[in-house]
Amino acid sequence: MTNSNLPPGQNIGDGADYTASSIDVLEGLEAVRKRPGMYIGTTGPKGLHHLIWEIVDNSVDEALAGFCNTIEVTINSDSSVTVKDNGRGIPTGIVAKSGKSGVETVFTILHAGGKFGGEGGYKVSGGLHGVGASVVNALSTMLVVEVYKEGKIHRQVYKTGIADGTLDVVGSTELRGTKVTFWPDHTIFHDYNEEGDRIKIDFEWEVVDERLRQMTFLNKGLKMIVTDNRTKEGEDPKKVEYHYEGGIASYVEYLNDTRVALHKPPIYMEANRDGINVECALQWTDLYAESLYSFVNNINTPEHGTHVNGFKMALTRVINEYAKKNNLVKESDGNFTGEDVREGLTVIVSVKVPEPQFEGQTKQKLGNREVQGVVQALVTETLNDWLELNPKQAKDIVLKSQIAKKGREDAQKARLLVRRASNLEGSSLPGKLADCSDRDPTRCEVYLVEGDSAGGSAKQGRNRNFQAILPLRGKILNVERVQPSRIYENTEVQAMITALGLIVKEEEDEGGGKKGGILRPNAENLDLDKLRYHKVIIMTDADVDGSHIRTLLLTFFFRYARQLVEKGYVYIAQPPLFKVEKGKRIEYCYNEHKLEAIIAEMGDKAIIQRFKGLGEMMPQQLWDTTMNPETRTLKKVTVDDASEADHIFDLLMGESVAPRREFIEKHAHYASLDV
Ligand code: TSJ
Repeated sequence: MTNSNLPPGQNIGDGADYTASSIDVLEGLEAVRKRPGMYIGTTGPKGLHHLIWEIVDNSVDEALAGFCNTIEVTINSDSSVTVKDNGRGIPTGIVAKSGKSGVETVFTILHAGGKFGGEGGYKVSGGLHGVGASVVNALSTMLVVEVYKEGKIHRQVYKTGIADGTLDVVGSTELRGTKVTFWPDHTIFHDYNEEGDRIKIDFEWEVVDERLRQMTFLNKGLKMIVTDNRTKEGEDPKKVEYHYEGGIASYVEYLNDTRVALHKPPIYMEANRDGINVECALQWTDLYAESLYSFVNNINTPEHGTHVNGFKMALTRVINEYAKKNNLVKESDGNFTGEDVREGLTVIVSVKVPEPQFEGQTKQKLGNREVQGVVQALVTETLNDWLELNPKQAKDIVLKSQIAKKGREDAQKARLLVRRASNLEGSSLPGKLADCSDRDPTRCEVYLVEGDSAGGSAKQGRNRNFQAILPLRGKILNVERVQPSRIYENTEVQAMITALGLIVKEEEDEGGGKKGGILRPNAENLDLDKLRYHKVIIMTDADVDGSHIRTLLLTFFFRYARQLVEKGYVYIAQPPLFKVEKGKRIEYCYNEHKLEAIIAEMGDKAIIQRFKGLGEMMPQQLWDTTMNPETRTLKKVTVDDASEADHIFDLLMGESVAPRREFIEKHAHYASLDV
């Protein structure tokens, strides 16, 4: 279908129609500028980055339709963004329905994306992100579109969503494709600092780089060239090229590059049925966490849904049947549960569905029933064949499941004994916990403090109404490298579990029985009603040891209590590094930068005290600077991209030092705080 040819009899010169539609357009885009949040969720950093995803989605649609294989995304030196593809070019002819060119239709009519162009392909833009290019246009001070098509360059400029002139032919070209540059409107996009002042925001290279690399993994064969031309003095522009012929199999290899794989390469499968495209890639490793990430139309579905249900059901059944058929287990042993089979497994399930239905509180759970069967059939068939063809690896996988099952059963027995001995769940709080008197978890906070001496200061400095202190001694267990059942043997981990009230919901297992409550890595099975505090504050020294302990604690929370992180209950305390005194004036400095500023302000180096550790601070000082809710700063721990955080924790907690060092150098911001 082409859009330049009007259906016979269509009268586009109809003045009344045209006027009506342009008023609609203005009202539509005006509404976007008035209530941007309704269209892009937030006007903070997330919303700003959303503008890029929205435009790139259009090029990815073109790639999925089979007409484009390269997308270039450039952050320009003035923080505008250019997206360019080598597709067919947005249609330039008049679209009957709007009376405007295809280009102007896309950029001025809400939800116009994919309205022309006919059948075929999966419109990501019609799926989840789905607000369309017109919203980006409305929220940009300026947008320039160039279409390279049939030997000509077509160009049009918009200002705050309104066409600044017509779509003109401005030159000739051999190229084919679409190029869009937009300047986000900074009167709309902003953030707030800790004092509540409005601050300017800009694109973050790491965010753009990570998401576009993920996009490339999710669309095999696609080439993505990502550039950042916002250079500081003496810095080179950043430029990366991604291109994975293996698609999500390459994604699994990337996630597992820090783990020891039980087989190579990852198992990869794909099916197209009834307009649904299904891809799965999976690989078992010697680690314990299950890393399962699912996508619908290139968008992450953290709450999973029918696609993942189909995968899990097929996997559990196939492994159990294979183990029995080949006499690797006894009939009397009972079945492996899904978790047994998935221990150490890294999986990507990616489906492309023409009309996805989303359920759940956050609308992130795929609901389409028809998807489940397609995934289940594909996984059953492919995995059966793979196991038959790879008996040695199959045996290793069954063995791994057996160890997981044994560990789970042992842990359940141990837990049961502990429970009987203590009569009531959670009745025996650890002796070293200095609890608070308030019993309402929403008002209570617990400080996890490194060392007994800092613990002592914190106990004296706290407000005992709502602040509890749990001192931790020595090194925390590296849970990344330990079988889940063994984490309960570690005193410090045990203390945290009971003090915080990390209690697992009773669940029905696959066979309809009750599953004993043990924590499992990456499981979402915590009973949040049993939590004893809604703020868990990690307070460690500002030195290498302190940062190591903090990473170990974060690893524990990320792996075994991720719901706390997702809820925003985990924080990092910010103790000061220096105290500067001159006369009566006392200032605490939380970084070197602030110290320099204060020294400059005070005129000379008054007395400067450097705090080497929390233990050196007086209880009152600790309260004033780090614990008093009125004056302290806390950093909230957040996880934006779980798969990337997964990879990061592996690297940080893994055995190989070289990639870790390389990684920390490359992503210093992650290594420090913003996981
Ligand atoms: F949406 C957008 F304007 F923001 C945008 C669209 C931005 C960028 C960078 C690229 C695109 C885009 C659109 N790339 N490729 C296309 N393709 C079409 O719009 C197109 C072309 C031809 C036909 C046809 O049926 O002949 C159909 C479509 C949808």
